[in-house]
Amino acid sequence: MTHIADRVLAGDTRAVARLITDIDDDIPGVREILKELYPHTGKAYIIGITGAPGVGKSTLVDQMLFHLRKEGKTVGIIAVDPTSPFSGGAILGDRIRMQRHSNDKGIFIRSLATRGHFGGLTRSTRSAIDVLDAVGKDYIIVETVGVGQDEVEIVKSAHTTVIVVIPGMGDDIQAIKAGILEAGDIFVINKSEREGSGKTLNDLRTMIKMDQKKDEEDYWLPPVLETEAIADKGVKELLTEIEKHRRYLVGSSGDMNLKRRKDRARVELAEMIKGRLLQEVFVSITEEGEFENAVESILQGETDPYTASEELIQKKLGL
Ligand SMILES: Nc1nc2c(ncn2[C@@H]2O[C@H](COP(=O)(O)OP(=O)(O)OP(=O)(O)O)[C@@H](O)[C@H]2O)c(=O)[nH]1
Ligand SMILES: [Mg+2]
Repeated sequence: MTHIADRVLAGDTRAVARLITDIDDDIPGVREILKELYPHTGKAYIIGITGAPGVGKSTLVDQMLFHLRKEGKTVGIIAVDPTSPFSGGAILGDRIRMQRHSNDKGIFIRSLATRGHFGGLTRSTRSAIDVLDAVGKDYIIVETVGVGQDEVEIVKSAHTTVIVVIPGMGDDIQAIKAGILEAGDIFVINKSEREGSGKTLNDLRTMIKMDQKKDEEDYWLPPVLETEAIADKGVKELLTEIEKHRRYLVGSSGDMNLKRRKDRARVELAEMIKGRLLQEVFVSITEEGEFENAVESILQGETDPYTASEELIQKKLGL
């Protein structure tokens, strides 16, 4: 076992922080450490919190953290920000807000930004989850900004996915309709003290009911809750619903649990293959001189992109 893996497993916070930075930077050698950590994963409960910018995700997470710590649970938090390539203002804001927990050894908080290439963020988030899981955190909360397809990919790593909206967010509701409805296990209307919360609640409930696959014998009807995170209202109820969802996943027939684990393993493996193919095949082809030569040849009318792409791929993969 490498020295770094040892230190991480011993709960050395600095080693953990360093490793996650290396994951984010895609440092060679990280994969070897992750291989060593993987057998120690699978114990943490992973919660995904996603929603448009500013809906109050971090405030909600901060309150959840407070309640979970009161129960003696250890928590890892990963704040994923696909919009900023560098550690920007939003992340700094999160840090400041989370400061009340900063001396607490039972908590580990890290931000991840997009530094890598295609799919890099999904992959680095998944690896960071594995690290915190191996360290032994009881809960891992992943906060992602947005309600698009990227976030859906990221939340696939979670056991329970919470989608946060605010009253009257027509566009968000449209986005949810457009494809992420099935990704949500629990829906939260935060800033519920605002006007229109009740209507948003009804709209969401109606949408969820229409989407429900009731033919499945043992189905989960995603609850819709109202919260006011800044006033710590509804947060305990949210944790209760998360716990119910957890029991639903674990407590239903053993098969269901196995199916879920199998689904996750399948997605994880497919993602990893996709990531490595993109990184090692696509990036290396496009960085090679032959790629530019092919571009020239297309311009000169000597070849076409269909033939050229075929040739480059075949050559790269030795087909
Ligand atoms: N009125 C009201 N404001 C809230 C509530 N919850 C959070 N806020 C405020 O909303 C603003 C944004 O909150 P954040 O927790 O940073 O939201 P976020 O979703 O994490 O934002 P990003 O990470 O930038 O996407 C802050 O000023 C919070 O104080 C709430 O329940 N009611
Ligand atoms: Mg935030």
